[in-house]
Amino acid sequence: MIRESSKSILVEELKAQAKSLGFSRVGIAAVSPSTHIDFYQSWIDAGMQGEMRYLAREESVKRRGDVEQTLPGARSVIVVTHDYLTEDLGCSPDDPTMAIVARYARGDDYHDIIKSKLLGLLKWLSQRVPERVEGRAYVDTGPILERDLAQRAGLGWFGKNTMLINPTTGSFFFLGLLLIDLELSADSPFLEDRCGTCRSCLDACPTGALLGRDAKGAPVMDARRCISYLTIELRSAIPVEFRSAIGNRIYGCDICQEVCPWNERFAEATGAPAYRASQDLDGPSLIDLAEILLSTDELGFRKTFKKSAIRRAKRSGLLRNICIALGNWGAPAAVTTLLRALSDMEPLVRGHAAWALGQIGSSSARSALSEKLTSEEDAWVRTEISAAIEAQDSSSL
Ligand code: B12
Ligand code: SF4
Ligand code: SF4
Repeated sequence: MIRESSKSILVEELKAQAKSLGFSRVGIAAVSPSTHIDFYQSWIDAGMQGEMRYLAREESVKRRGDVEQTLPGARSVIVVTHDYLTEDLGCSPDDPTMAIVARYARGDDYHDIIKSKLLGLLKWLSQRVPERVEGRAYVDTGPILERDLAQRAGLGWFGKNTMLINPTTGSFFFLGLLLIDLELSADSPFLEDRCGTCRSCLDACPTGALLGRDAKGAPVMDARRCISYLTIELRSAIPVEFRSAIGNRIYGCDICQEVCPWNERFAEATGAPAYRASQDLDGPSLIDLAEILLSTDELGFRKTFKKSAIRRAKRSGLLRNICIALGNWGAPAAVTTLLRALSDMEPLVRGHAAWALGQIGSSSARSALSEKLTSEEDAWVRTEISAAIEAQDSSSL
């Protein structure tokens, strides 16, 4: 049993240790069932998680509601933030020839970086106190309501963009959690809503994914409409209604964070050097990136991006997204690459290449589509080719 005064000294030392490991902020939440699990369940019941089935499994919802289901005997949750904003790249969303990768995914994979730091913190704690400390580290990897616990640990509020926002630094940070069976003095929850009357994120979201706050004040997102979901989590075809709105965002989306006044005012490039953009993701041209991916298979893709979170989209998903961006660029200079994509081994890539060629509307694109229609065996790809030809015919009327 640790006395109150020794407990607060321990917490101070723990926070200093976490900061020396590179975490920008640290908070402690007491263990108790979440008061937001009913909202979570209704969000699932409305189907807003789309194809992210892992969010809906009954057992995992139960675990989300109460961290003791994950670590029996858990007494505290140490919540840390790790900033990821680094110097901006030369590429811009206004240059349609360039690929935009969400800021969080330009450097090394955050899961590995944060998890090993959290385990370092657990080791430090185990050596610091006489009793044996049982702990589990999570970074976006388990059935835990991470933002819920971060808000309870006093680290920020839920913005209308659904992000956890800190009043001194904004929202460009990851969350990491350490569940432990040691009772520490908890921080006070962050109870204010500092969004006020602002609605910049709601107005800026290109796909209408942000639905505002519900009657109880919970921010609601229909993830099925979010570009981050469409370009990363969705494994199948991207619904036609969202393709133009994706623009040149080939992996994830930062728009609702970039327009947030709390980021405009406070966000600084303080991210760890490991989060700096890797060579391949440093403002890549759409054509260059497409050619790299078209020349390799899934195994080669995994090797090329072995240190990057971008692996999650898989080769076919990333190429699907690049085809959409090339179609949105709409220039004849993209035709040669798209013709290669039209013969790719993956139907998902061929179908989106067809859509993109339909957006370009040059005579070479038109004849390649007609020719491909006679040999394509996949029924869905044939539908995409026919729709692309139709789109070209109606735009040339
Ligand atoms: C699934 C998921 C997604 C999905 C769905 C996102 C969403 N908004 O739900 C998709 C793929 C779209 C996504 C996108 C992104 N994600 Co994500 N994602 C997750 C994940 C794995 C689960 C989130 C979840 O459970 N969503 C379901 C909703 C219902 O839960 P919630 O967001 O926690 O909502 C809570 C509030 O509504 C609250 N609530 C309920 N009632 C009430 C009432 C009141 C009054 C209030 C105030 C609140 C409240 O309770 C809910 C449950 O906790 C978490 C990691 C984790 N395990 O938590 C990362 C996480 C949320 N993602 C993260 C990041 C970085 C991103 C992106 C920025 C990546 C990118 N650039 O593309 C985008 C941001 C998009 C956005 N605006 O949210 C970070 C966010 C860090 C932060 N500062 O908030 C997390 C925490 C991962 C991490 N460990 O760092 N993500
Ligand atoms: S990440 Fe992009 S698409 Fe998703 S809610 Fe934010 S602005 Fe909308
Ligand atoms: S843009 Fe405005 S409404 Fe949206 S999260 Fe930021 S402060 Fe809140």
